[in-house]
Amino acid sequence: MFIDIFNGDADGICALIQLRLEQPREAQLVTGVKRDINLLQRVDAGAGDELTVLDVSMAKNTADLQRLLAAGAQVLYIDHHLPGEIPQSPLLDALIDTSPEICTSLLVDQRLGGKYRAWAVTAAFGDNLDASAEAAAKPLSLGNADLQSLRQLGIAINYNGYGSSVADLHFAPDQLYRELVRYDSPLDYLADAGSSWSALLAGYEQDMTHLEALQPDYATEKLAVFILPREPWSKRVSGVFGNRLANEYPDRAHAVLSRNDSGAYTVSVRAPLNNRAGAGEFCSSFPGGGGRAAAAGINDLPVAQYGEFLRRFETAFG
Ligand SMILES: [Mn+2]
Repeated sequence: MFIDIFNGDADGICALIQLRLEQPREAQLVTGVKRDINLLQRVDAGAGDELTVLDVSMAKNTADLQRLLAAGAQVLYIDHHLPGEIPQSPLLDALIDTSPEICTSLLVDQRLGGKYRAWAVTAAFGDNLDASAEAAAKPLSLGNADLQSLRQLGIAINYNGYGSSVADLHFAPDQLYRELVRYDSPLDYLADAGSSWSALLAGYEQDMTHLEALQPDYATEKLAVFILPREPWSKRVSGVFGNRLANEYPDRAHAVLSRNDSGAYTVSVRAPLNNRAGAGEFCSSFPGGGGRAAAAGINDLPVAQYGEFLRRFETAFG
């Protein structure tokens, strides 16, 4: 049995698209909302099974990875989050690179020699790695309009991954993947009037209109904290809003808080774009927190701890 396990954001989806365009196969899909990263716990497999794991931290899946390797499953693991200790096993093929300018789709692109480069470019834009995306796009000689379209698509797919549950999303990530993988290039998807693109873009743009009037709860020259109102759209925009703020104020660190289903805050943290460091470390100091140097999050911050959060955010980035 083949099982494809991937993060439900642009990077995870575009990584798998590239691999399956290269090597088509009917596989069971395991994915979820962007923050649903303990994906291997949902997998049961053994000898003869081939697993592909993309864009979810190995550190958060270690126990289950070891369980599956011990059961005899073969695993290809490609990712750019902190891996923790990588298990030594002849059954594990791991390509892990945590450099801040790299994403999983760019790692897959390296493996495939740039064959489906436009999908990797889309993903890099989705992960807010604009410079990496533009560098990777160079050999494609795209016009500026096409490049901006890929950026828009990457942002929209990334945006679609945010929510407390798949029900919050416009498109379930596995459903979106199944549609997108039919196109050799994302530009073909964008040009197809029968595709889901217009609906995805409309959902994104409508959610973004809510942000225009939003003021920070706390702001200095070095950092800003936004608390989103308790509305369904808030769960979807938190990550994309963080990226947008980072691009607009590159010297500032940002935190975007939204209420989740358990009543606590879900927190997205972005390090200053001009100094992509410290976000993962900061978030890891809270229970249920983690991520990368540039972009990280806390899944459940009790509302009563907001003052403490603010104090520590100021210490870390002020
Ligand atoms: Mn990623």
